[in-house]
Amino acid sequence: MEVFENIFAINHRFSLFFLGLLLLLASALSLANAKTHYHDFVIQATPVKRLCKTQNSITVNGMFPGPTLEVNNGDTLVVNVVNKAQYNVTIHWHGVRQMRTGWADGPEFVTQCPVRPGGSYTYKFTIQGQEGTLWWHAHSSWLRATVYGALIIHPREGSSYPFSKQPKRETAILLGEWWNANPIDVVREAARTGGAPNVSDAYTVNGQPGDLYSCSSQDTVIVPIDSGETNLLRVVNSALNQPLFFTVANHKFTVVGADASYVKPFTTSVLMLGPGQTTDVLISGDQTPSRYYMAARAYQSAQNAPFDNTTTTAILEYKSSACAAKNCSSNKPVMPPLPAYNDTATVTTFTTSFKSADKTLVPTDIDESLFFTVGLGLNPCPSNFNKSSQCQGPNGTRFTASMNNVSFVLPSNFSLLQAHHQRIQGVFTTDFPANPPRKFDYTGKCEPVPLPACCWD
Ligand SMILES: [Cu+2]
Repeated sequence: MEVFENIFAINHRFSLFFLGLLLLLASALSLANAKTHYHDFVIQATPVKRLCKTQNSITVNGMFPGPTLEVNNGDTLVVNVVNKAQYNVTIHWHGVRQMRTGWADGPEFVTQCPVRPGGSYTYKFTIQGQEGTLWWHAHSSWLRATVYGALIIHPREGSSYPFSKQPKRETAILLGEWWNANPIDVVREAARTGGAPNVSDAYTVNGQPGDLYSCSSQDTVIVPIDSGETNLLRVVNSALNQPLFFTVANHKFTVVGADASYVKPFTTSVLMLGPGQTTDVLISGDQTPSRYYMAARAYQSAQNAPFDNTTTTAILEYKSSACAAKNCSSNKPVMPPLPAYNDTATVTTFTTSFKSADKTLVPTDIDESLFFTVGLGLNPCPSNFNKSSQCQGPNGTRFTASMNNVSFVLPSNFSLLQAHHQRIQGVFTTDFPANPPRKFDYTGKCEPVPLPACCWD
């Protein structure tokens, strides 16, 4: 009996020792696999011709859209931003969980002061536990209209996608918004007049408006597919303000991820993405080899609010020999139907289809309860303002965004993070309300009421 016990004790100690050694080895291996990627982003004015006109657009490295960054989960990014433009700039890594690297997050005057013209700043952060598609964009004024690009996070080295079909090709689809103007002027004008900013003149796919706009069809984006292939489309809504529908003629999508998280797969023929959101979908080359339009246009449920009602397109083109023999490229692509602009039923069906890929534990003990309402309201015109030029919102008001009825004003000397860290007084207050001052119908069912009486007074 005693002999047995001793053997067991020795085994137990040994197995613990080996387990420890194994864990140490595993973590050392994963660290050894993790890479550091170095990039230079030169912010500069570049002539970009769209819709028959050339704009002197702010770009990264002269590219529009900007460079695609590709990493594996666990890798570190080091991006040196050099500002050769005439505007302040910062870069935000949209959706990246900045674990203990808050100063690399990007929003100007929130986590850092902006990079002044002629200055530079190096962002360094590690991507941990996120896989799929994210993107990066400027976070100063409206520079993000042209300063943006994809950030693709592949599985850890040696791992594959958790889908039954591994994709043959991958294509990033960046949906954007284009103005026949300097976007900085558009937002400055809105801030000056108190009215709504001018709506965009086009939506774009990977920077190109597509066949339905003037002077654009020669540069329409072609997305290749082969018969029998399964391809991964990484769709990003990089528009500034507009939720967008996205669909492809005659094809269905299998949604497999969103915002760099895997989801429980489901099929749909139309996606809706809010600005900033990403959706990863599988698409199969299971239709007659030909050319099919991919199209995006606005989802807009607010009544009497102006919006850009144009449609951007790219072409899904079969590369198979059957297509080449039939000379597909001279065929007019098939155009898909798109949901009505205000088709909230389709949006609800889509958004309620999202389920977690795995069982996820969330904290259930609540220490503090906060209730935030976010809104765009109307302020009365201040008495020292010029009524005709500075109060061009509805009925002589000014459009004003707020949370719990409090508007945010950017600091100008320190970032909020620096003020917090160095305990600098007077940059922010700590009295932000944990609840809205007044209860109202939070579901947005207030459209029939005339605007000034709606929701807030
Ligand atoms: Cu963003």
